[in-house]
Amino acid sequence: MKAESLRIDGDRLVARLAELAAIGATDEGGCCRLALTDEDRAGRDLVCRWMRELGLEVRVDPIGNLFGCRAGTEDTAPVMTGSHIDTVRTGGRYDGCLGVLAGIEVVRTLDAAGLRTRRPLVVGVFTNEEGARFAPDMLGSLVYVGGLPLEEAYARTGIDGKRLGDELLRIGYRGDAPMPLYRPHAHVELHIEQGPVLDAEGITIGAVENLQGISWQEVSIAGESNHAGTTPMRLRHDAGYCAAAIGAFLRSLARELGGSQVCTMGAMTLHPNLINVIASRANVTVDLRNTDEAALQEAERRLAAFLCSLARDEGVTIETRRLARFEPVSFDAGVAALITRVAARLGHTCRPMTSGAGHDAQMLARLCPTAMVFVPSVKGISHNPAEHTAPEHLAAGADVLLHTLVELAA
Ligand code: HGY
Ligand code: MN
Ligand code: MN
Repeated sequence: MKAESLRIDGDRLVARLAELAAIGATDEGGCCRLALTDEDRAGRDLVCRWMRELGLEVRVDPIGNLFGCRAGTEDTAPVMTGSHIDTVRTGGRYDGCLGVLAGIEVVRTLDAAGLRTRRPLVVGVFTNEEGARFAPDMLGSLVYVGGLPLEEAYARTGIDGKRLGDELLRIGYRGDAPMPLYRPHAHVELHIEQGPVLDAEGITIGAVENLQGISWQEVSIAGESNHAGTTPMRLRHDAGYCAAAIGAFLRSLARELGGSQVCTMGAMTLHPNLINVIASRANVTVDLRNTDEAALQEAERRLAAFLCSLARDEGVTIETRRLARFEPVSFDAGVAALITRVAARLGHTCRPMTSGAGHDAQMLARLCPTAMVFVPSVKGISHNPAEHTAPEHLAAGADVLLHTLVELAA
């Protein structure tokens, strides 16, 4: 069979996504497979089984990244694809999983056609992409490319107080493969857009050319608990008020900076968190992103200045802890152009895209020519059980991935 006519089996891809989504399924119809939990282990076990059933050589590295390798006719630098299968606590079934299962589907389609690419093909599953339990996000791929020492990664403590290295050992995925196991010739990740652009414009494929910078911090506020009824407002050192003020400041900061600036206070805890007690302590997280590095630094500067004045005015102490900081990334123009050509050849509408979300591909871009394929997210919803991508778009993305990988591996 000629490679040109190859198409993946969309029904099987949808069925596999459903099977994986059943692991960590939530009552709201979403997925909760936080990194290195029992659910993550079960998901990894299932994906490894699917890889072994296809005769892929499965290897696991010391940070738990796992790889399925399909030999090429030559033993040379492989073409890599893949993504992650860990989710946020209120995740959907496509974020990350589509990239992994489409990679497996590409292998199965080539096997069925009896086609062997010159370069080996590798499907990667990277540890802790979400960063929702252990910061930073994209941790496994960051370690893979040498951006974070292994021992430092092992020492990271999760939001539940568990140590990353212990959890990796506990689930049995602390492997011994050398790192980086592969220095790919090229890397392409298929992912849902997780934003509103493709869906709103009725376009099927996004050829992702760049990805915005990310700044994560935890802000700890220490004030003084006191009686909610007897304490005059002028005598308060209210950590709860400060947490709320930070949230409001972030909204005005995004508005003032404009452009692609986004600011999010995603997590907030108060202590003692009681109706009639002025909060003595508060912890909030801050997620700042911008496609422009200078603007992102300006956002960080303005937040730091605001926190100083807030501490002074409210008589509290405020400490910050950096959780993640990645500069904007430009992907490989040649690979992005190939994705655009393949989409056109397959008859799909396509447009260049910037990624608002972080992805493992941004780390692989430090190692080899890398780009991404996006498919639409209905109403741009993601990190939400309502996350949805139409089956025909899932298949279109996987077909574009298939032909892009085949061309890169020729
Ligand atoms: O935070 C992100 O952008 C990704 O989902 N880890
Ligand atoms: Mn993702
Ligand atoms: Mn995500």
